[in-house]
Amino acid sequence: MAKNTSHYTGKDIQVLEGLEAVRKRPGMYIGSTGPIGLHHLVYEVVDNSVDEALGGFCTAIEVVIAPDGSVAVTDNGRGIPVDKHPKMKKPTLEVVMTILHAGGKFGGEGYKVSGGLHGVGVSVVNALSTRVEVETKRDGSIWKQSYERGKPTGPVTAIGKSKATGTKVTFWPDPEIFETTHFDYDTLLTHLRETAFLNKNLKITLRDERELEPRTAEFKYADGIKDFVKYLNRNRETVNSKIIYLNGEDKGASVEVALQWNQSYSDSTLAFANNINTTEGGTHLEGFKNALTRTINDYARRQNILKEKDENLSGDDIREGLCAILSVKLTDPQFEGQTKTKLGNTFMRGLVQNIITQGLAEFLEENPRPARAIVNKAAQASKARAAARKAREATRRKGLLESSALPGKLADCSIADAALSEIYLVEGDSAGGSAKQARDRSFQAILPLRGKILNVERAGLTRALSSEEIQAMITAMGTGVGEDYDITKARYHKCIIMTDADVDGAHIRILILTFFYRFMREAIEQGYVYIAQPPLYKLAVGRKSDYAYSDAELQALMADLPENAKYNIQRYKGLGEMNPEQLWETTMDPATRTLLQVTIPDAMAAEDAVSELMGGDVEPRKDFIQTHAKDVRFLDI
Ligand code: 28F
Repeated sequence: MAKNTSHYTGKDIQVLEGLEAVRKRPGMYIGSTGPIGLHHLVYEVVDNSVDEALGGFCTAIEVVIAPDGSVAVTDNGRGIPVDKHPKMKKPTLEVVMTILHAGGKFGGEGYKVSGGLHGVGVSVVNALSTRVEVETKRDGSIWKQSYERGKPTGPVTAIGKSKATGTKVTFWPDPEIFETTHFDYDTLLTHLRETAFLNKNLKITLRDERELEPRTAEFKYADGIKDFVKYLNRNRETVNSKIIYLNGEDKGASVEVALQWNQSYSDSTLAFANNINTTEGGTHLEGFKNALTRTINDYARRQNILKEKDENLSGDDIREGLCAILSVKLTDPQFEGQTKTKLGNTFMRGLVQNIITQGLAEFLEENPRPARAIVNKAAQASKARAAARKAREATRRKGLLESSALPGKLADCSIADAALSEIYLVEGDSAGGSAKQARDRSFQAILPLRGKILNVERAGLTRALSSEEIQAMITAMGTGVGEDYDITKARYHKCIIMTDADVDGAHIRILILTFFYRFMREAIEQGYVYIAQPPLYKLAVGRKSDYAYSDAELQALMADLPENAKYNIQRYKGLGEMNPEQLWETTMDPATRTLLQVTIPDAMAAEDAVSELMGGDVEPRKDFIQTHAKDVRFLDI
């Protein structure tokens, strides 16, 4: 990537809209006012620092969550200029903080390659915070300005001297705007780790000072995306022990990719454009896939591993077990798609394809051993896929996966409108029994699942299809599976996973999620998959009882009790301990229940947890789930 040596001046800034618009329609600028939008505030500020790092001016970023609910981000970049902006007649610092789209990202000339998901700039964070304080060290002084709901409370003032340079932004998210203002340490941790992987040698630290015992983490990766792949494959058996790294640049854009195959059946390719996770893919990913498929087929033929009569290996065969990070950087990224995470710039397709084709062909020629292992793995996948197709056709002929032959264990609902129908996937026959009694049979169906469902991450489709539990799920859902998946045939628009609040329940939950992620991904993408939230405790006072869904909630309920009150606490170990009325009221009644909607990152985390679980020793398994069940985070709705 060419270094950006041009100097910004205040006149580069374009005034587009006032911050009032941001407060009126926050969703337009940060996507949502739920927990995801809240965390975007942090990413937006951090991205400013990352831009400084991309320009070569900043080497360290620190993020601190304070007990008062604020987040402070500090970098050691050049500091934001405080000179008077010629057009705005105000200090540049104030312009950057208070005027929408002031940052050069939309200005054309002064380019920035990074930018948060919505690339909206720090003024949006300012508009959506009750208070912001900025300190910038520059030209020998420390300058400061504060704001309330986007408006300066005073001028930019020198508050001291310093030879250092850098920027610190502290903000307090506005509870009038956000549904929750609680920052989740693990969410920030995961994002910042990813940011560090994508920005080689950039040191990022996170500190949570809200607890007596502060939590801290520090990331700095000398090998960037190669370290990312190493991390993702840490619990997997690999096919090529050395990670393949390819890169190149052209037309002011850069491309880099790191690749390593593992013995699983899944494709874990992540594609980034300007550090943004392009989950909807786009031209860069298409170019990568084309190059991979062609180059590996060419090599397989040249080496006579594929014979003349053989069909080409398919892209899916080649990507089975692949863990890859593709990261491109370009000056004027076009983001398209529903969630604006699909790269649209057409020139990227050819650019990525050329760079990867060249680099990969060379690698394969020079490294015959890993090259053969990779091609053999794809050839195996191809055979397995053909066998799976046959098995599927056979099951289909037998009618096993057709909705006409619903599983015997399914207690279906009576209405036919899929949009209003729900299916509960319930752990165990006894809980299934309670759920059947508790449900509203008009729109709620119950499918009890016995024991641990097969680990599909390991098993692949053929074996998965031979599992009775999995067949029952597929048939009940009505959509088919894998390549045959057809969401328009869904018999329910809510698939609700309901498991016990214990270790086994957590295990079953991540296995079911992995199943959805592998074979019915669109169901997750369309928001059809949910997790039920049964209560952990019942607090009974006299005839009245309250339910608590977390330890914190129980504490809160107890704190509200009158002095000397006689009470009884029941801890629910399983769904079976609740009677049907309680189960309905706490977990199944749409009027009172809480459902957590599953997102793709949740499902990815679940799959990751499964592989860690299965890859590691058997002994620490139970410990593992206890600590990691929480890591499978879900978005509150
Ligand atoms: C904690 C968040 O926001 N860091 C930043 C800089 C550095 C420059 C800058 C920022 C001027 C005209 C906008 C310095 N020297 N961390 C941050 N570090 N903004 S934000 O310039 C702002 C531009 O348009 C900077 C020379 N050029 C730029």
